[in-house]
Amino acid sequence: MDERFMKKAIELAEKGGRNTYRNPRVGAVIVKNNRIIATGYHAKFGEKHAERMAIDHCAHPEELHDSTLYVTLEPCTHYGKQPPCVQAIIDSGIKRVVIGQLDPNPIVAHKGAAILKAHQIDVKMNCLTSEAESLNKHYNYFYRHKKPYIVLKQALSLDGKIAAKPGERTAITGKRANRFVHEERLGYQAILVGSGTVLADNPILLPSENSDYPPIRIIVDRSGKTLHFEAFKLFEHPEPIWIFTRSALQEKAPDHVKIIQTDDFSIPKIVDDIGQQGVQSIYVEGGAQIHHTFLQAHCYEEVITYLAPKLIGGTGLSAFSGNGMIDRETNLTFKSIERIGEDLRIVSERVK
Ligand code: AOF
Ligand code: ZN
Repeated sequence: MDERFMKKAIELAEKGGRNTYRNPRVGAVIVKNNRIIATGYHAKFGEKHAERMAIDHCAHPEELHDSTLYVTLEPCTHYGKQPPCVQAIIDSGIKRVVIGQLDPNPIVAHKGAAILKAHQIDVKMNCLTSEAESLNKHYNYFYRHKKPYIVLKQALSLDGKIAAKPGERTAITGKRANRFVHEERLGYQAILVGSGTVLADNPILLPSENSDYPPIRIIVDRSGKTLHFEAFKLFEHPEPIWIFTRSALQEKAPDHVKIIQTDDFSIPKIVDDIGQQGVQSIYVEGGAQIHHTFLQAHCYEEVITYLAPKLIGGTGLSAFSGNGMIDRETNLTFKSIERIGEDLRIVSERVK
């Protein structure tokens, strides 16, 4: 019975879609005598939490007394953009709380459940945990590992090339796959490329759809080759851009461009700096050298490969090209494969 109501809470949480941004998707269902008396979900970043929405939506608040709350994430205990949900639960008279997963966010972790118990509320933990966790894959990873979830995305010819030669823009995948990638970008908080990709492809690096929370476009550019703000299309769009560079600025950067001056270009350090800004996920779009250095540094969880039925041969640039070897112990396992238009989309995960 608990699982049935938790499933409903998970379905509600999904309605949050991408609008919860860096906050979790959360759903809540309140049940009295086996009947759902109220529901709620987190609909938008900064707005009411799921539990409070359900409590406030209850048509007959007196029914809350002695009811059971099913919530996909441990209720919060802090004053953030919203007041603490545990207080609303205690005040409402709810007597039992069933939780999908504990909150990995250290400001809440374990405290929510403990406070409820201290108020004589019966707490049941870990109901449909893996389903509840899959609502918030990047959020959970970010707080558990204290670093962003990283995906390396590449578009390859059948012989593993990303361009006809280094520095040359080459169309690899078809229209459908290109559209799919644009949409996929919306699922990440940052899109990262090396300066070579900006110079060769002059990309915009935005999702096709407008979003209240567009991914931050990040360029890793040691020598400052991209610091010509009239020259590249991505600067024409007002969504935020960060550039990690050693170079002193030659031109004044537009307001939406943040220059992060550094002498340390080790990938773990850059990833750490990005994570410190609260970015939970990064979609790394290449090119070959950046991907190679991320692989070498073991800074990735997934590789998403778009494979086109094209052959480039001879002078073609290989997908991972750089100095030094990639650790041979690094193994991937295929997670999924699907056809998108003329191309294949293959998701591989790192074997831990
Ligand atoms: C949500 N929605 O339904 C629940 C959350 O800044 P605040 O006040 O919105 O707090 C965000 C934190 O609250 C979030 O990281 C998580 O720990 C907790 N629970 N957050 O956005 C919800 N239940
Ligand atoms: Zn809350």
